[in-house]
Amino acid sequence: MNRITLLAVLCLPLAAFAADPAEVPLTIKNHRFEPAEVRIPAGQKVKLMIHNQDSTPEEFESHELNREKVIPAGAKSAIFIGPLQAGKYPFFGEFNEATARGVVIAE
Ligand SMILES: [Cu+2]
Repeated sequence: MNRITLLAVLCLPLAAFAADPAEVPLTIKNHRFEPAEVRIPAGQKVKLMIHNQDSTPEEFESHELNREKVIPAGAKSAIFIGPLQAGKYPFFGEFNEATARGVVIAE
């Protein structure tokens, strides 16, 4: 195995991961997020796949994650987050702020 080939082999898993971040499911149901605590690995990009099972739209919003996205009733929508430093990143549903609350915990 020559040096270039070795380098290609070593880099392959990293490249595959970068192109395909881990998918983490998050459900909106009865104007609440399930789970309310989303644990993800620190330092890695993650695809939050949000499924709104309610009959009304919801807006996923997080100042700490700098994300804001409306998810129509019954729809699925992806939000990419990270790589994050270890810590807690609260989020909420702006259309049902009293009940729809959660936190991403990077660890
Ligand atoms: Cu908003």
